[in-house]
Amino acid sequence: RTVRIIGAPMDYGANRRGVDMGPSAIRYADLADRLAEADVEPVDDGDLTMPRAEERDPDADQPTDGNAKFLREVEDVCRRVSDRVAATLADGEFPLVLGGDHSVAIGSLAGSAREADLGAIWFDAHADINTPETSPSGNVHGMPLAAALGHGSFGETEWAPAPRLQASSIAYVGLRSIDDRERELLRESELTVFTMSDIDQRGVSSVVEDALAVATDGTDGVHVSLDLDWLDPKTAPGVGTPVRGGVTYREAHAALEALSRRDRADDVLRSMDVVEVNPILDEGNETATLAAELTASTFGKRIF
Ligand code: DIR
Ligand code: MN
Ligand code: MN
Ligand code: MN
Repeated sequence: RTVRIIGAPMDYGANRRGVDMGPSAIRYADLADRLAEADVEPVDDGDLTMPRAEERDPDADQPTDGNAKFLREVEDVCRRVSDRVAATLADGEFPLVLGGDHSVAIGSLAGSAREADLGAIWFDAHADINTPETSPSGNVHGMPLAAALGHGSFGETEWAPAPRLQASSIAYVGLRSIDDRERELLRESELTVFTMSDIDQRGVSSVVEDALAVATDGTDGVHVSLDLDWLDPKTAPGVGTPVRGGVTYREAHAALEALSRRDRADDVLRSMDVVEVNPILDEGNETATLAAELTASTFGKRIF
């Protein structure tokens, strides 16, 4: 299986600079060699080009599009990510998008759901389902699922909604920070929420099996979105919005190995993004190293 690495060094969606260096840091952590050890063939597309935030807007902290900062820049990048992902799938290859902040997932979901009914598993501390109307921060990295589902003013755009993705095919794993408006919306919605508390009570492998059941039911394939702030900040310090109480190193590997086991049996995985690694905030590239290791686990790297 060929895995095509698509670098998306985007930091328009988060308010801590530095996440644009994520793709370099993950490559530097030997992503390609680790993938080769997982028995896939990595092909690196390099990075999409994008202007740095300072060049676009000298007042980078100020909202530029109502309450969604840099939304036009995010749109420009996500259209290109979406096209790359769709083209990669059309070539029979597996698209692996390296962020960048989590707003790149708007592009990967749209591209992956172009020609297939898509399910998604969202490994994150956060629910990422704010709209420009509900967001307390204005940061688009807190909005990718709302965008993909066409919630709020995203529904008036044609670039943001993922064409063949239903809320009922999306499962979160490991949530522990949900904004009040997100909580209301999630209670009424058909998304499946597994919090850290579910992991505490049932163990991560069993939770991931349930998430897989949700994401594979009636779909053609599963998108895996891995936000490194899903892990505990002691294990993954290099992220812009750490929340304590996340999964451990072992739990994280066990979760992604559970995906790989299922994929080996049923070929369910379709696309993936690995996001929010911020080398400026990291300690000795350990979060990027973890990102590379966890990606290799997803593609079936085993100890024995
Ligand atoms: C918060 C934080 N819910 C927001 N979201 C983050 O700004 O919308 N997502 N950090 O990764
Ligand atoms: Mn997060
Ligand atoms: Mn179908
Ligand atoms: Mn996220």
